[in-house]
Amino acid sequence: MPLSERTITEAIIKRYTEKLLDSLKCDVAIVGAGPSGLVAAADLSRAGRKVCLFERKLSIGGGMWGGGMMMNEIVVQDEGKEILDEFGVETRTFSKGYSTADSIEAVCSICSRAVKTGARIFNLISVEDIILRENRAQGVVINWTAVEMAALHVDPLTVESKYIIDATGHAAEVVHVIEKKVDTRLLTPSGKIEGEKSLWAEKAEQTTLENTREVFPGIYVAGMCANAVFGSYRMGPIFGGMLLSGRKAAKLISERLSEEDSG
Ligand code: 48H
Repeated sequence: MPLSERTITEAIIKRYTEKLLDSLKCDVAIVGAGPSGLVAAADLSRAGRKVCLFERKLSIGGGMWGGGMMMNEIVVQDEGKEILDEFGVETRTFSKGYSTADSIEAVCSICSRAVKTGARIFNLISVEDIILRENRAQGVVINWTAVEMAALHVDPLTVESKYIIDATGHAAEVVHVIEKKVDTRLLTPSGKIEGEKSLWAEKAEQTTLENTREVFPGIYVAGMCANAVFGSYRMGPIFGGMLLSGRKAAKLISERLSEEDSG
C-alpha cells in the first residue's frame, strides 16, 4: 500500500489533540521535566493521579543530562541510590556513601516509568502564568515555546489542575509569576522569594528536602527551585536531593488529594 502523507499528518494531529484534550483537567500540573519533576510525575501517576508535565525544551531531563560540566555521570548518596535502584538505573559504588550513575540512563529510565504509569509529558510547551481564583492556584497557562522564542503576540491556553509543582530549577519560574502578579505573601520567611545561595553541597542537599513544600495555596516547589525560593544553597552535580525532593512533593500532594477525596 502506498504511503499517504495525509494519513501520517492526520494521525499526528488527531492523536496529539486527543492527548491534549484529555489533559485539560488534571490532578497535578508539573512544570519542568528535570529530575525532580520527572520523579514527582512517576510517583503521582503510580499513585493513580492524573498528571501533566510541561517542559519548555525539546528534550526532557533538565540539568541531569549534562552530569557535571558536560561529563554525563551523576553522583548520588545512599538515599538517592535507593530511588535510582527502584527505577532500574544501574549504579556503581564510588566510595562509602557515594555512587555514580550514567545520567542518560537515569533520565531515560525515570521518564519511561513516568510515561508508562500514565503521566502525560508535553515537551516544547512553556508555562507562562497560572490560573488564579481567590488566592489559590487552579491551573497553568501554557503556550508553545516557539511562540515564546519568537516573541509573538499569541494568547495562551489553559490546563486546570488541583495542584501545581514548580520544578523549574534555578529559575523558579512559577513562583516568580506569583511574586510579580499576585498581591500576597509567599509562605517563605520574608513572604518573598529568598533567592539561591552559593554552593555548599551537604547543606544544600539537606535543605532541598526541608524546602520541598507548599509556597502558595495549591503550589509546591521541588528540586533546585525549592532552595531558590526558600533561600538555600546550590549543590553542584549531586542529584540525590533532586530525586528525593520530587518524591516528597508527590507524597505531600498525594496526601492532600486523598484527604480531599475522603471528604
Ligand atoms: C516549562 C520550564 C519552565 C517553564 C523551566 O533545572 P532542572 O534540571 O530542575 P531540577 O530542580 O529537577 O534539577 C536541578 C538540577 O538539574 C540542577 O540544576 C542542579 C542539581 N544544580 C546544582 C547546581 O549547583 O547548579 O529542570 C528544570 C526544567 C528544565 O528542563 C527547563 O527547561 C524547564 O524546567 N522549565 N518548563 N515552562 N516556564 N521553566
